[in-house]
Amino acid sequence: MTFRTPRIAPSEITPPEVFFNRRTLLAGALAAGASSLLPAAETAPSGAKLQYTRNAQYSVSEAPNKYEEITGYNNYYEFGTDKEDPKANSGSFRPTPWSVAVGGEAGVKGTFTLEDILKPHPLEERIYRFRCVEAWSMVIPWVGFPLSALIERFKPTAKAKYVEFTTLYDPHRMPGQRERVLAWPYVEGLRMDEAMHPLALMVVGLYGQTLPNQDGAPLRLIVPWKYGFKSIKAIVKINFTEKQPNTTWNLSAPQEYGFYANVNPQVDHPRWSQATERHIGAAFLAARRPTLPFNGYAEQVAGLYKGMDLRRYY
Ligand SMILES: Nc1nc2c(c(=O)[nH]1)N[C@H]1C(S)=C(S)[C@@H](COP(=O)(O)O)O[C@H]1N2
Ligand SMILES: [Mo]
Repeated sequence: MTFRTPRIAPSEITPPEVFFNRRTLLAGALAAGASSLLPAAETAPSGAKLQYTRNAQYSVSEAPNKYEEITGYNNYYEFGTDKEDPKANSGSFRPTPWSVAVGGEAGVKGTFTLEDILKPHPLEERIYRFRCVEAWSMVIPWVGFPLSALIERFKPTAKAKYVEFTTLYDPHRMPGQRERVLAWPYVEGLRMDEAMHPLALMVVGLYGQTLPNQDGAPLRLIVPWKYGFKSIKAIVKINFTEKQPNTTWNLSAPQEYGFYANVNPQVDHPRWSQATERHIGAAFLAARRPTLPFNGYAEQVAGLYKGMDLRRYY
């Protein structure tokens, strides 16, 4: 895969306004009044317009999925296990106020408001390929900032070899957590060099607006060369560790989901092939496409795994 300017003009992308009515008007008013004062991210109501620049270098040239596809076909077990559940069940979730606790092997620790977390970081739009472990894929125009820039602010110590992320645990607000389908709260992790890779993105929006609840508002991770389950939503905790942290899907079914979870068409899931994927929204014949090593990002990330047996470290 090559990284270059998207071949579709921004004007060809379905405008998200089509899918927002009253909220868009409010958000539009907010953006018109305040956007010049907001050089970087600020918290804003769900669906509020964000200020960002396009990052062509880190964007693929494929056409993004439609807004309804990205926000209507989700995995987010905190709001139910069916693909339609997160949209149906997350409407009343309020991702404000929000704070993130930072701890472990770091020089700067504490609890930070979302505003504190976001303030220094200019936002970028990046169009990334997205590949779920269940062998479906999309292309998504995320808005966020490099995870590396956030991590640097916390000054990880020499002992910090991994970074662990935790999702909110609040069964009152997240009805799926009343069922014991997973060991709550959802946890994920990256090796420090993976976390510092420029493609790893802290995401606050998509299609130019703050994240809808079902996509992980107000703050989620995107690691485009890994299966989707690594991209943890609604993050409330960041912890630097010396040892490899537990991860939810690895705890749930260790033979099926590893810590690394790099997209790899040569290593099948025990219950299905990973050689191809179904592209959501594509016409029937075009929907099946080959899965690419590291989801198409091999040129950028393969070096992180030099000398590792990727069948063993799946
Ligand atoms: N907290 C949390 N994060 C999560 C999940 C989840 O169930 N809970 N599902 C993961 C999986 S399996 C996928 S494929 C992606 C889906 O992200 P999307 O709904 O924005 O496409 O979120 C990931 N992050
Ligand atoms: Mo997934």
